[in-house]
Amino acid sequence: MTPFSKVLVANRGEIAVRIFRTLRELGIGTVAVYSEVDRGSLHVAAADEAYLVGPGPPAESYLNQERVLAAAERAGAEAVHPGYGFLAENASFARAVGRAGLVWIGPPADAIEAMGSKTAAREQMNAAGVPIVPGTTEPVSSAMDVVRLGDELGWPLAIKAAAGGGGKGLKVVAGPDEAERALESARREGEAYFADPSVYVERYLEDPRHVEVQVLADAHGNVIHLGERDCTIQRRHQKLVEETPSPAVGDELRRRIGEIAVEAARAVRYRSAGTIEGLLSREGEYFFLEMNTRIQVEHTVTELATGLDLVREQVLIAAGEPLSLRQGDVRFAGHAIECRINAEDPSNGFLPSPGRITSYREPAGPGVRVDSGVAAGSVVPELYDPLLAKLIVHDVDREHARRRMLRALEEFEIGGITTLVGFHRALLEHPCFVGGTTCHGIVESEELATEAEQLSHRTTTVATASDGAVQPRVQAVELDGRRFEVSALVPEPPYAELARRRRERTGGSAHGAAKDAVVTPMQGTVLVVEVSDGDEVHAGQVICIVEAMKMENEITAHRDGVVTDLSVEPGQAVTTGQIVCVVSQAET
Ligand code: MV4
Repeated sequence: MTPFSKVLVANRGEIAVRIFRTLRELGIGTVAVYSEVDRGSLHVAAADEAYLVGPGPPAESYLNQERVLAAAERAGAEAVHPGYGFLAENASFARAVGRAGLVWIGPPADAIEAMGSKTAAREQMNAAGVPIVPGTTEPVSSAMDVVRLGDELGWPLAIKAAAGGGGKGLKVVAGPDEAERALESARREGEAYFADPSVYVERYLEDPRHVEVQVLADAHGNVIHLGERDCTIQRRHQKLVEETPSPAVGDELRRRIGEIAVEAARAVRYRSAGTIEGLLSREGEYFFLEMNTRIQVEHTVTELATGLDLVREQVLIAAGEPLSLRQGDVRFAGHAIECRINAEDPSNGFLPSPGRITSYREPAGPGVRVDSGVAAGSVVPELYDPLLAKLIVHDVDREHARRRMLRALEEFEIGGITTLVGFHRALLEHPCFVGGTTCHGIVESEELATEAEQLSHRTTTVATASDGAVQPRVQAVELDGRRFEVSALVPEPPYAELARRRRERTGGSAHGAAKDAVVTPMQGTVLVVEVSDGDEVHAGQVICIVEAMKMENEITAHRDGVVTDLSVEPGQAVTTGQIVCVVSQAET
């Protein structure tokens, strides 16, 4: 007896493929949606049926509610799973799914809404007795209020976007004289990113760990927790490595934060899989940050440590079934680590590295799991999340898991584009990770980037050389917006190998000349320029602020020196890699 005959997954990439796997095990038919740039993507091939929902940009495809719902109707799907991102935490879409007579495989729209406003969430959690980071539960709008709060709570402070989440809009305020600037910047970012300039204030915790608790709640009032995940290793609020158990959490603390998480879920009448995100201070205090009302990227480490399938639980909960286990039945075994394999270049400010994957081989063997959205020949488009695949390992304890991860990373071969494989190899060898510390600052360091580059060069060379003379090619025909496919083995054209070698030669040699140049790491618009020609600057000093994808990015000097050739001004559009100015060695 299957809970649904067919489920549409309103997502792409690795998470769509991941969800299809569980659906297949449950005997449920799988329906994909895809954009024009995703015609050849793995998630499309992995589903029983696939429907075109528009051109490339997310707003015109995966975020287009009407088209996604039309595809569900056309396919005769009974339920919709949103994955993460896109429409996953969109309460109005969750309601629209219900109105269309479909089952939403996710939390109630009211719970999504309640957790969407970070100030409202803090208010609710506080009322439910869940500890929150000391600060306001109301928006703050004047610099004077910020100064008063700093004097009351102690400096430094954190200013955060009320409509935000995941650290977007987070500004650290060291003291009263920075209040005005930080407040304005946080408000601008909130407005740009969430169309809401409201911000609130928290005490800033130094060197905290990001520790989150997985919960499951069914429609019968059962709520359990599945332990914590430690996601402290992040860059610009993007998680890079996650693990369970946390190196900083023992049995007693686990029980306590587990209870906090269950309380929090009950307080919003939660249902489905959800995550209570929190900060663990150096002193061992735990504070609620926010609740993520979706399946998360890093759910996999919890799956390996508990032996559960969280997507299966989500599907069964949505079908009205009770949880498959009680709190007392949850068993944690060993240690699991996940590395996010992004198409990004760590030696170039984690610049996206889209393009064609020319060769691809996944690691395997004991305790290794790969959740991937790509294969050899895949084109990684620029428009979406850079996450290609997740490499997850499990072993008896942290040190064994770490070594297993290093072994698996060595086996992972991804040719044609730059990925974080080399970065993770360098990071997992670093004493900061070996010692289970927060690694704050190390992730961004030059040292790690350099090592990562060396390690990844070794693998790409091998990868390119082993590329075969035959390419598997999925040839798709689209009839009235529905996809049918034939697959064929197509011989590589005779010039392909030459073209590849030329690309390698020219791609690798463009450095050197621009050593002193400060370049924009992304396409965007210059908001503020903080220096003038002739200024002496120190390494790390802000040169200008570039708004990209509605986030403000500080472009900083990479060295001490003197600014020359300043070539940007406020309001100017800049492209990726455009020279902002030159910082050359000061004359002594
Ligand atoms: C904080 C903080 C310090 N104090 N809030 C929020 C979302 C997450 N992505 C980062 N966030 C932080 N919120 C207060 N009141 C520091 C961070 C933070 C962080 C926390 C844990 C692990 C890594 C981090 C990296 C940057 C910022």
